[in-house]
Amino acid sequence: MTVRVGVIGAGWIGQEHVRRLTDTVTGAEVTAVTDIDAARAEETAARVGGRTHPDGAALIAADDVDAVLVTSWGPTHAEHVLAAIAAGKPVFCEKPLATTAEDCLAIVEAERAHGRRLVQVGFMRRYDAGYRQMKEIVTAGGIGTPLMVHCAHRNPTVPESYTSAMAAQDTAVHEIDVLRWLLDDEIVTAQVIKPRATSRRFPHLTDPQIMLFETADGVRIDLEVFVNCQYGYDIQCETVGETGLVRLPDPATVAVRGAGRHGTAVLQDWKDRFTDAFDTEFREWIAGLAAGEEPTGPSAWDGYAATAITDAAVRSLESGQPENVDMKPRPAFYAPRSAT
Ligand code: NAD
Ligand code: ISE
Repeated sequence: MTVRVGVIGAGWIGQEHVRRLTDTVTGAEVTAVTDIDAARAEETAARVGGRTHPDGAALIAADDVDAVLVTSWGPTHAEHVLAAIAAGKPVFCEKPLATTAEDCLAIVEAERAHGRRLVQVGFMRRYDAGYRQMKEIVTAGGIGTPLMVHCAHRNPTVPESYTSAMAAQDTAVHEIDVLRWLLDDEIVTAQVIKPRATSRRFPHLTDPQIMLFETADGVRIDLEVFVNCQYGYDIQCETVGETGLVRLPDPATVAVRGAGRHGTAVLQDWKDRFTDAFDTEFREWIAGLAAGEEPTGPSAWDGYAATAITDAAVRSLESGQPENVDMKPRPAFYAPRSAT
């Protein structure tokens, strides 16, 4: 069976995923596209032989749309995801699930009322081979009980529209999700510390930031978020346990020796760093839908949890103090935690 996907939002990542669903993933076809920029929607739909729709509601209602992909701006996500649930159609939503914890909870409640999982959130790091190997080792007891995780999330630059709060909401949110999943543990406090600011970017931006998280089991996580580091896109993660540690590998690339140096290139953007993870994420999503299964990837609950945790980090950006995460108890509907 071919899964016919309708895409809401044909911007940067929307175009990437349309290409992925068309050229890389088998068993999927993009049949519908909408964007508030009508020309962009037309151009994207024409490239894959799909139709355009005036808005998300019309696209979700279309008979030739089996599943919905939401890649529009974050504040519009909740509206589209709720409409897809109301129509009983599976929906893959790029992060964030919604920009407020309240809207995330509305989605959780709508999905529970529907009685079957329909929502998957685009936290692609769970599909990265390095993080998957790390989870296997941690789960098998290969480093003993985990005690600490040291991470860095560096982007070369960000646009002027990027705000200090986005360091948590847009950037650290990836570590927040992947570490909840890796440790099978919940984050209960968040604190943001402000080192000396880089002079290489906008005065309005607090960059870098050091984020400290604590889990319910007492694991301490430190995360450097530095979104104007200049030199490249660099993701680091090292989990330390009672008997050893496991570290994320650098992306595979050839090493060059010459001119008195030995070295490898540093990737420049997230798209290249996580290409394989995005491909796997969509392969597994489409294969599950084609088999008539509920999605097993990051759930609406995971989307809510991530937003509740980033809210605490944003509060700490103001207060400088550790802030408790204000999270409701997880409903049985979302337990045990998703397999992927
Ligand atoms: P973008 O601005 O390039 O694209 C967004 C598109 O959505 C635009 O074309 C815009 O016109 C369209 N749009 C906005 N509101 C709409 C609506 N109501 N209906 C239809 N179209 C609408 O942004 P982007 O960089 O592609 O990011 C999109 C989403 O993907 C964001 O939520 C972002 O956080 C997420 N994202 C995820 C990753 C990741 O690593 N997983 C990376 C980048 C972006
Ligand atoms: C962007 O939206 C992403 O999701 C990238 O993965 C992240 O590295 C970047 O900081 C965000 O702005």
